[in-house]
Amino acid sequence: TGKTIVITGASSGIGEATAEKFANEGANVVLAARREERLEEIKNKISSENGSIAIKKTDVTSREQMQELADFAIKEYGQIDVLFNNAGLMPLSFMKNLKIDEWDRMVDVNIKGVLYGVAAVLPHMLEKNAGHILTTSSVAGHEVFPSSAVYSGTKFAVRIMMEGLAKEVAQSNIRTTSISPGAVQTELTNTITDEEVLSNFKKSAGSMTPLNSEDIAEAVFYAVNQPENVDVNEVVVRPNNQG
Ligand code: NJP
Repeated sequence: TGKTIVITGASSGIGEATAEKFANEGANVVLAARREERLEEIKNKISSENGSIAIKKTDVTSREQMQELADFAIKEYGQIDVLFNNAGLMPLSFMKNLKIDEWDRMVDVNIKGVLYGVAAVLPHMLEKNAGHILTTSSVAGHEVFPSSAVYSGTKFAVRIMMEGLAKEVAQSNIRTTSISPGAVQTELTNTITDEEVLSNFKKSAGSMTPLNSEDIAEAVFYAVNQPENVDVNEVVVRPNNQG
């Protein structure tokens, strides 16, 4: 692809793997996250024989920084074909433990970060009547379990917002996709501070083999590389032994 893709949460996990996949396929890739030194390392690591990689330090909870990210990508490559709103965090906790700061963070990053991404690219995509916005939801955006109330709430929210957007832009050539991964081996669980959740995790360790980030990158690539008239609105990818 000669497409230009902007990826948030590109400093690790799913975002990093997706950046690598698209760069290897010849896309122009803009990597965004807060940890600039990691973005630098990833840029140096990825071989980009056909494509080109740029990095932009971005906090998705800042409207201004998200707009600057979009402006930077357009200046660098002339246009944005794909935005992958992928940054997110998952500090699972039981509601009774009142981890209110963590609730705030999840709302800010997982919901508002996605909305700021949409706001930053939608006028550009409407103007050229083309483009694709993808967002990482979750299987937790389809079901809720004890300790995932707030996380699931954020992932349900973005999935429904993407569906609403899909309906609003149905008459245009803009496409939207929610990617809903099951368990993927990444740094995501590092954000969990609730001791009860952590000890439950330890007890259930080994009952399931998580996916690799590359498995999700393949799903993103599949959705993006359909013919223009095909809009893959939702992809759910679980490890086959996840209940
Ligand atoms: O996790 P991780 P994943 N501004 O921790 C970035 C969803 N998901 O790849 O800013 C900008 O390796 C952070 O960058 P940095 C999940 O909910 C996962 O698994 O440098 N970026 C890093 O690059 C999330 O939406 C699983 O710290 C911010 C990235 O986010 C997406 O997959 C299952 C940021 C997180 O990378 C990627 O997560 C599922 C901010 N304010 C859904 N805050 C799974 N792994 O099992 C964080 O269903 N980031």
